[in-house]
Amino acid sequence: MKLSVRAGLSGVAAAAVAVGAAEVVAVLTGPLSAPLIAVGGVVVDNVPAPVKDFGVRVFGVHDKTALIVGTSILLAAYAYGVGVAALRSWRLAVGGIGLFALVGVLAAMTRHDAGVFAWLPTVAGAALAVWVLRQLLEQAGVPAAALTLRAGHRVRAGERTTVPAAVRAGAGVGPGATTGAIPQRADDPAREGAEAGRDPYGEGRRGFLKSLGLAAGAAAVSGLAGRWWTSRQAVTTARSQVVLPAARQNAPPVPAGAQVPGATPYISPNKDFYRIDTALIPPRIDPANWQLRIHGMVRNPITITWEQLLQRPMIERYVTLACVSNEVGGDLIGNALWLGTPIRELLEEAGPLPGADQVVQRSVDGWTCGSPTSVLMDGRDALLAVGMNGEPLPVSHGFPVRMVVPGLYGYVSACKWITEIELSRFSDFDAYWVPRGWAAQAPIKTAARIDTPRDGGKRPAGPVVVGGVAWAQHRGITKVEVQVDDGEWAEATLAATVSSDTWRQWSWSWPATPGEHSLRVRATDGQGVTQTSTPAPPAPDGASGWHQIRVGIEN
Ligand SMILES: Nc1nc2c(c(=O)[nH]1)N[C@H]1C(S)=C(S)[C@@H](COP(=O)(O)O)O[C@H]1N2
Ligand SMILES: [Mo]
Repeated sequence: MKLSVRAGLSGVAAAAVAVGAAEVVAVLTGPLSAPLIAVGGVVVDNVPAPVKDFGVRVFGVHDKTALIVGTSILLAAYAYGVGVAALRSWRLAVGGIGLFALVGVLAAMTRHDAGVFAWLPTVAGAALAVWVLRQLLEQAGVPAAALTLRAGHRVRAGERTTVPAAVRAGAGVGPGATTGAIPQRADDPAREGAEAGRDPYGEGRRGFLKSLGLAAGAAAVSGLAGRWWTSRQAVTTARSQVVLPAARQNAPPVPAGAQVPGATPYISPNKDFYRIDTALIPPRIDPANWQLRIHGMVRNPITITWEQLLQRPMIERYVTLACVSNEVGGDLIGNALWLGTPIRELLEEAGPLPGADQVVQRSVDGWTCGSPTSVLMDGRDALLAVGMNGEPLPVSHGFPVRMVVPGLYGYVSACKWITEIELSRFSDFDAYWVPRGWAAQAPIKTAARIDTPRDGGKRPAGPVVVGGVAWAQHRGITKVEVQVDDGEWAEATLAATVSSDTWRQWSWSWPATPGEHSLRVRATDGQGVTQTSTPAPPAPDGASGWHQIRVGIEN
């Protein structure tokens, strides 16, 4: 292994140890203070909208994992460079680590709600990285004399003269012999090995690889342990102790015929429910510390605690949430049973002032969204929700409290980890996604999706059940039609549904003939408006166009 490669790998290992150690320190200073997460968070909040859209399109709900992996790869490449740079100048390497630390500290300190010690994980990690890099480089065969902050000391050809004659004579045996680049310390184990007639670099290499492995192992163990520990601190326990109040009004039962065989489940289980948010790590809030402040353009500002919220009248409702980033035919949509208190009653107590046309909702992590005041007060079941499918909200879906508004896309209504409601004007305040190119107001567009048969699938000839879901939350679905190739539109059978606030399943028996076919679907809402055929991308206010699939029918 060439010296430069050893040095590069040392750099990567040192960075890994730094990140791992930072995770452990972040157990004390908060998960968002870990440098990888902090830097990733800054990226999320600052990438141009098209890049973000690309991320969601390509990685879907895995966009966060992709971001963390991407950030890690960049860091590894940088650290490799720092390791190699150490061969030229130790100062340069330490400076490189310092620069990394600076970026991490700035990111951590500027995150919303950053604690006074948010800088600590990065600084501790960086200090450790300097030490680890030094140890590894010495193991790799760099003379200790080269690893000082004295200016201008680099590993020069002259230092190679310390390589014993026996080693030089054994050219072709070890990696150093072919490159002629491995500087030797007087006490290098390779020297004794060489003198004993063994592979002169064998032990040095084994020692180095061992240290490298040790560093990588330590990094992985500390990183995973730190992450594991932070993720199960207090809140998990607090969540498991929550006893949800009984609903004053239960949701109407799901009618027997709501589910079409082969279609998506009518109720999306919590573990499968799509998740979209800007939080790299979901905020963890102890309900005991939670409170909601309703203020701004109101006659009577209110603050309520978790206890007070649970005392309020609760209702249970099925509502289908949808993400504006959902492509035609996409799956960023889910239906759940929500337990919560009507937000309208709270808003009425606060008393919005005339002109306050926007209800700005703010999450503990600083994310904001804004819904029209008129929509939240028009009598629909807009909820300040605490329960999802019979459980307290899962942490990633907003525990302890979130908003759920039938008929509005999530990014303009469904604030998770909510802690503040501010009555304002659309002309006075732009919520998180608005300056990033998304519409300030976005009712959900009528849409239909074919779930069975699968796109690109093959079927034997004969009747094929075509089925799927259609939605136009709060307006309801009154008709779904299917078209084969360019034939006549056929009316599908609508399944039963709980209310106009959820999606509705449909099915149609297709007398399929052999050959390649395309199937198209379109829905009509409760106001008699059929969804437009004109395709539109998700930005700025939701995708449109008819979902189409291809199916091969065999002879
Ligand atoms: N705090 C917070 N709430 C948020 C978001 C967010 O990024 N942060 N994203 C919104 C978006 S874009 C959607 S589509 C819904 C998704 O809710 P879910 O993850 O529970 O499905 O949450 C909304 N609430
Ligand atoms: Mo969304």
